[in-house]
Amino acid sequence: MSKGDKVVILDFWASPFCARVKIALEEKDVPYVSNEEDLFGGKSELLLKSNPIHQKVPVLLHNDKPVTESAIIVSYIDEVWPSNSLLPTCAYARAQDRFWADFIDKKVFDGGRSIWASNGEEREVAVKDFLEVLKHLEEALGDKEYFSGTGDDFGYVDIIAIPHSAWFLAYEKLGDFKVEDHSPKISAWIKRCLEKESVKNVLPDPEKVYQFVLHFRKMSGLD
Ligand code: GS8
Repeated sequence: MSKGDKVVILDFWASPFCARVKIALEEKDVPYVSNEEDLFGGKSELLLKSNPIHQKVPVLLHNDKPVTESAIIVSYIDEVWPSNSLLPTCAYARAQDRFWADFIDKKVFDGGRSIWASNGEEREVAVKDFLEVLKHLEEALGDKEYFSGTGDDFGYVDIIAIPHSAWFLAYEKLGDFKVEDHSPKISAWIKRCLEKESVKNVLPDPEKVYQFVLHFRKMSGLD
């Protein structure tokens, strides 16, 4: 890829899906411009044109060509800028990484939403389900440092998973539990990832995310 590559992200500060893309680009030392979208006031024409089916962020515009869906974008980044590989070279290990990325995609954000967008008994059930998801992840991590590949290096699955941790404070406060009490290995992995420049530079402040969630609950008539 030439030095003159133009890389733009249609972005939203609190989105864990957008954070994946930014962390991947930071890991590859690829400079990018972030175009913050107003998801609630009115999406840009560029977003509607670039992602007409889902109309969601993130969109990666690589030399003006759109790529959508964060897990697909992270794979794309790994292929276009191959140094410092994020996915393992062994086909079997890649399939394992993709399994966990898919599991995280299907379970974590929506599981978290079930906690913060509910009340009472419904919320209690949501917390139980969420802890079950974390238990699976805790087992998958085992004694490895990281999720991806052999577990020695921060990679694809870590990039897919870590942005969700910025929302954990909101889940903990509203669900009245502590991730650390149930999943100490996940908790240690979050701290390990947060020591990385790429993650530190990108993840939003969990307190700010919590305030955003509270605001959203109010607007939705939940409080
Ligand atoms: C999810 C993107 C998404 O939910 C991905 O890229 O991985 N599967 C997609 N984006 C949200 C912001 S974060 O919750 C979004 O753009 N929402 C706007 C809308 O739904 O109108």
